Amino acid sequence: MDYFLTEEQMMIRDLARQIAEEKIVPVREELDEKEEFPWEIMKVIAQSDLFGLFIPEEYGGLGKGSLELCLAVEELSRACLGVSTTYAANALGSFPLLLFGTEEQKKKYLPDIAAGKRLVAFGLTEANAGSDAAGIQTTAKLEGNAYVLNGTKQWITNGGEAEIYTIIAITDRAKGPRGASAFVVEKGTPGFTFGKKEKKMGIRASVTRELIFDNCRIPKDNIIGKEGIGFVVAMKTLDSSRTGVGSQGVGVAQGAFDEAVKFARQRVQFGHPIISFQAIQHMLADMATDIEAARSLIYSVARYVDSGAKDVSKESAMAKVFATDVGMRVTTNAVQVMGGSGYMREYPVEKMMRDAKILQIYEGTNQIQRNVIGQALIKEAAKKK
Ligand code: COS
Repeated sequence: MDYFLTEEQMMIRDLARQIAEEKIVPVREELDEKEEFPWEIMKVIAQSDLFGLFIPEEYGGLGKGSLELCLAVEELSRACLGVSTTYAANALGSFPLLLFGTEEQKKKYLPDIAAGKRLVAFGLTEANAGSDAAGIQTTAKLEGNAYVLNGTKQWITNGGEAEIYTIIAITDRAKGPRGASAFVVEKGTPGFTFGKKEKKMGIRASVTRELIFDNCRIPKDNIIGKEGIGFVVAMKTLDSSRTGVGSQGVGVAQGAFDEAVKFARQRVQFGHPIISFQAIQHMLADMATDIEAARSLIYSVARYVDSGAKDVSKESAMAKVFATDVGMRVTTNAVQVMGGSGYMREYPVEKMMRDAKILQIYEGTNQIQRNVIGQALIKEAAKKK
């Protein structure tokens, strides 16, 4: 379908596609098997300027928006969700600075992020605060000119490999969600260490670690925005990143669909290629329709975000939930079309299906997305009264 992309948007998509095909596809199986962080590919992405896509030009980026980021993420995801997660989590970690950072913080951090010199990670989740994001326990106490951080963040993508961390911590517990604040913390700060590398079902090229803060003193100026807006920083960050997660769903679905079609044309049963059977055609038809519907929604919501709309919670949640459910459904059906072969590690759809599962879980489970949509519907209905 023609999505009326500009020349420039098509160039960005094609560049990401080229990196995916030439640099990611040949190594994705090995990265998955060895659970190896894709540093070489990150260097290629850095050289291609794709880390700077969504960063304003005055801070060394290309000054593009959500749609361009989605195009790049989709193409990388077609090849490997582990790699695209590393890339997309970098954007997630950057959003607090982009949306709420002071001029000094932006000048200090964004040029390095845009150049891909330093990776970023976002630290919200804790052992007892996943869906219940307001339940975080990590504290940041002001002592003279420093905030002292104590607590542990869990399952942090890019943890240990990133140099810059945007962290949500409690500055005033009595105030509930309004008592949270956001901070930027650099790797190497005394009192800031990492836990073990997690062993995951999928996206094994991406790295997931705990962040441990033990009397970690950071300069007072490292607060992002001001005290008390940490929960809003986190929610706005997630609002901004959820189209990107959705585009991971579109990408992995497209990758799996392509494999299923290729296989169905070659695989002969009952004297015919299986693609000639209506049972297979109907499955492929549903998969293709799902992918186009998800892509249409992602691009529309990304354009809506780029229009400067103030509140995009509902739409970005819709995009995330729909496109990631499509990612799971299509990868599962690609395995089904390919039967026993699809289940074998020899074919990439086995990995794609394992990888896709995380999309329904991270950056807010798909049940939480439905809550967000539901809450927005209630507010809209109340306004109409
Ligand atoms: N933008 C701006 N402000 C928001 C917001 C948004 N998208 N969502 C909530 N807020 C504000 C609310 O307006 C409220 O502020 P006031 O107290 O000033 O009214 C405050 O934040 C608390 O909101 P709410 O009461 O709705 O919070 P809940 O604890 O009920 O949680 C959800 C809301 C479920 C939406 C939230 O916890 C969430 O998104 N959870 C999933 C987190 C997640 O994605 N985790 C994955 C790990 S991060 S990679």
